[in-house]
Formats: sequence, structure tokens, C-alpha cells
Amino acid sequence: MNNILTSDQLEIIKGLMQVPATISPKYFYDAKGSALFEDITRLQAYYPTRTEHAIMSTHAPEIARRVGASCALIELGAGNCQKAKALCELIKPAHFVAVDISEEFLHDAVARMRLTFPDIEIQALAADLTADILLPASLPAQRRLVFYPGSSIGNFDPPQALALMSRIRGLIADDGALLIGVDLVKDEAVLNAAYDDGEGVTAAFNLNVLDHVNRLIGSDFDTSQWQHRAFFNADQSRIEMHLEAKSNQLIHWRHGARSFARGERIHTENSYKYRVEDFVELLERAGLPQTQVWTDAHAWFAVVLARP
Ligand code: AVI
Repeated sequence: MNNILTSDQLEIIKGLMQVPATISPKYFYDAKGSALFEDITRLQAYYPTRTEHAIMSTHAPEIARRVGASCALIELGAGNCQKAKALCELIKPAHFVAVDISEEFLHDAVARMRLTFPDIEIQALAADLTADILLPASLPAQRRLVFYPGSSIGNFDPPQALALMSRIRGLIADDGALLIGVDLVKDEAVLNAAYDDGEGVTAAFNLNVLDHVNRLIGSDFDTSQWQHRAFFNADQSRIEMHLEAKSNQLIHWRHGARSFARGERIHTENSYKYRVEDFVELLERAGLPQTQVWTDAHAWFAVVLARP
């Protein structure tokens, strides 16, 4: 590591120096964190993934009919492209662009997609969704469907979520659409269990961010001295995840240090939960007023198709 800090290092150190300290949830997703997240999606307690999947399967014919064939499909946060695979089978797009922050992860997933769908033009795009999304120049000016599943929109604060929806509105022009999954407000016990599962997988996922940060800034966090905390904050309508110090400690990194008192927390993630009407209003404010909403029998999760 030389003396010039990368933007990741600057961002992490700035967050650690704040009171209370923060680490952006984007640092969850190193190779181990991505694998742990996949484990989370298979947990009984973590209902969002299977509930979204069930909604999409139940309403597949209607979704396909409303979306139409031969569009350019753009998936945000594509990851292993599993969700896009199911959608490609359903709507048979002419083009598919997989967008994700992790280029490495995308590379293999896109290679597998090309083998599965030789007739679809497939491209990978590494992009941070907090900035402008510059689609490949070679993508034809064709009706676009942006697919943003998994309720990842919940990891943005409402103003950031509005900004992202507005950028998506710009990407799809007047004839395109957005298909998005959003997690809904529900019984607190269900929410708390989903983010503090009995098997400790979410705890391992949260703690792993400290190992990743250690590698990124050369710090000396010892994960055995921290514990996972997750709870629903009803005032903010969000799950909050934190790491809480089990002892007083001084954490060093190259050219810096910070002390943490026992019980002090590092805020690592927010996961906002919406009421359907509030999410629809957000879409309207982003210029996407025509909406179709599908939910499950418990109304735990919603899949929304939104158009200008
Ligand atoms: C990626 N994102 C939608 C997940 C969520 O539910 O907010 C991340 C997660 N954090 C803990 N469990 C899952």
C-alpha cells in the first residue's frame, strides 16, 4: 500500500472517524461476503428472496404479457444473474445488460448466461448505482426494461432511492419500463428474525465486513471483539444493522487510529421497508406514474412494474 489513498480507503476511513462510525454496506460484498449473502437468501427466516420468486412465478404470464418480447433487458445488481435467467426465459429479450458493482463476479455469471442464451446479445457493465449508469454505446435504441429485483432499493435512503428511480426513468425513455422488487413493512418479529437469524449467517455476513475493511485499509479489527446487532427502527421504517464493540479497543490503520468504547457501534446497513402506497408515490415523483403491483398472500413483498 503506498501513501496515496484510493477512493475506497478514503471513504472507509472517513466513515470510521464519524461518530457514530459507519461502514458502507457495499463493503459487505467481497468473495466471502457475496457467498454469505447467497446463504442468507436460502435461510427460512430471510423471506424476501423466496417471496419475490413466488410472486414472479405466480404472475409470470401476466408479467410477460405486460412487458412484451424483444426488449433490451438491463438488470441492476445482477450478481450471479439467476433472477435474470428466469426473466430471460419468460420474456425473451433481444439484448441483456448485466450491471453490478463487482466486475469479477459478473464476468463468470455473464459467461454462463451466454452459453444458456446464445440468441441474446449479452453484455456486462460494472457500475456503482449511486452514480450515473452509462449504458454501452453499442446497445441499440430499443424499448428498455430495467429489472431491479431483490429489494436492493431498500438499501438506499429515500432521497437516494428517488434519485436512482429518476436516473432509471432517464434510461428507459418514454416507451420503456422498470420491474422492481420492494420489501414491505410488516410484523416487527418477522423483520427482526430475517436480519438476526438463529443460524448466525447474517451475523457472519455483518462481521465479515471488518475482515474486508482490514484488507482494504490495513486495519486490525478483531471480529471476535464485535457482535452483530440488527433491529427494526419503526420511526425510520428500516432495519438497521450495526456492529457493537464487546470491549474497549483501539483500532489502528496505516497513518490513523480510533478508539471504540465497549458497547459503541458501527452502523453498517439500513434496509428500508415501504408501504405500497409510499413506494408508488416515490415512483410517481421519479416520473414513473403508471404502476402495476403484485404482492404475496401476506403482503410481505411487492413486485412493481412502472412506466412513464
Ligand atoms: C441486498 N439487500 C437487499 C439485503 C437486504 O435485505 O437489505 C442485504 C442484507 N442484509 C442483511 N441481510 C440481507
